Amino acid sequence: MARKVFVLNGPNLNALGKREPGMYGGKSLSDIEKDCRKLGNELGFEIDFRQTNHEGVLVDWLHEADDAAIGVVTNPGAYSHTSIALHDAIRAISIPVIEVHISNIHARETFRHTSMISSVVAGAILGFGPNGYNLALRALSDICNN
Ligand code: CA2
Repeated sequence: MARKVFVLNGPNLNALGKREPGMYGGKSLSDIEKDCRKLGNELGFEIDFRQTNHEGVLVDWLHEADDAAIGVVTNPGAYSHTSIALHDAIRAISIPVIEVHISNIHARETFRHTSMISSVVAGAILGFGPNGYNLALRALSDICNN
């Protein structure tokens, strides 16, 4: 039976592909979802792919994932830089969480240099464009098979 992986996306990622292709690449979030489903299938994962603009919804989904999934890939968007609630939610669950950023947040404005969740995730992948999601799924597969 396929193992479920939640891919959780935060605010404004629904706008991907419409603006700032130089920063985030030309793919829409639904293109990224298709890529995740394709690779997920190869890795034996059932992908539950979601996006919300609301911080508390991300917290609820992380708690839900703890019972329903073997791991989480998350790009919490700008909440990565601000949210103690997300930090606490990741600490509160026992499955591995991989943080993804499409852009290299350290090469951007200083307010993006801090991630509130990096200290509590299994690992972080940033700066590789939309392919970061695939890299995160591969990392999760390695973690879960070892
Ligand atoms: O690089 C990333 O993946 C980010 O998480 C993307 C967030 C940003 O706030 C983080 O600092 C880094 C932004 C999500 C998408 O925002 C858009 C803005 C304009 C046009 C399209 C998307």
